[in-house]
Amino acid sequence: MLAPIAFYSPIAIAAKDEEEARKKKMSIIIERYKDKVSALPKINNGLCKYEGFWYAHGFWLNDSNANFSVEAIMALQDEFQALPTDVFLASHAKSGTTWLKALSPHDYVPFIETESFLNNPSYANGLMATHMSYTSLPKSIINFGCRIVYICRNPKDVFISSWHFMKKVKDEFSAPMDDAFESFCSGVNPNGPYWDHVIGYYKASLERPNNVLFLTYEDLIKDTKNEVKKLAKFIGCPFTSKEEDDRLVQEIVNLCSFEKLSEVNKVNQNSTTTKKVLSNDIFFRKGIVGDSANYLTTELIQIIDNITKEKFDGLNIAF
Ligand code: PAP
Repeated sequence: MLAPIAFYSPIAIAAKDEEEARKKKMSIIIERYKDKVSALPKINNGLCKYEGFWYAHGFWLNDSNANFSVEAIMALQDEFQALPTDVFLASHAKSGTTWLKALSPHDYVPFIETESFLNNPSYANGLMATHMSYTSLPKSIINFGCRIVYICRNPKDVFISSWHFMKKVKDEFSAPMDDAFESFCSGVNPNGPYWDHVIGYYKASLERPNNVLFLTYEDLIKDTKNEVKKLAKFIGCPFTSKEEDDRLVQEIVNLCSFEKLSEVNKVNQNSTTTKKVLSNDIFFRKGIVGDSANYLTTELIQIIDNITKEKFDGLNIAF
């Protein structure tokens, strides 16, 4: 039988080489931090606790994907050098990063965690994303006063979105919803505890308002245009009044709507670049506020609401 044509194409070969190189670098990094990681507290679902937050470690899920692992974070802390002009889009997973990335004035916004395994990381891009906790950010990001845009989403929807995501990524790995709920509420989930993640960036936004902008997914849904203007101003690309009059802001909002983006990304799945380990459409599910009510019982909603009330007590974080 003939091999598929794509196998012989230079693009496919280059992508294969790049993937091999990525796996090799990943193995070297994982080996480098072996002793440090082996000393960390761990639980049997593949997470370990580092600087107060839970992260995957080693070859989590499968041998080709250790992205967002604790080793990636350690490597970034040792090697990543921010530039003072860099801007970072930060979030706990499933809080609206994909949307925020689309609304930002760059074609490609890489996650620094994923880039750390590449031989030619796109760090010179100027705009990057991260799911890291505020406390674990590479020091140069803080020392240079880089601008950080944090997007926060209500924990019930974050939980439901993450649960569906895990199911799509690897069905046999995902825990039953009740077990996953218990873990999430006790803070044991990738990037968790969710509440500490949010509080870290929220407090930074109060202490350093010129450096850290705190947005919510719910506000972005409610008044996308206004939030986009805030975002543009903060990252140093404000709209002129002519651009606002010319409906440019509204056009950007329309182009980045859930309907438009999820449609575009349905047909944009077979990228040859190894930068995309997962197909694009996995980042689009419903894109609404309050879908958790369709999955969580009144009792579970009460439990998570009580935790949120207690943890965010005295903080002006509303959804
Ligand atoms: P990540 O952590 O993997 O980067 P992230 O993009 O932060 O994921 O969050 C995914 C959520 O944003 C999904 O929510 P859902 O599961 O509740 O539906 C996804 O649908 C939603 N999302 C993605 N793009 C948009 C958009 N343009 N508008 C609104 N919501 C969006």
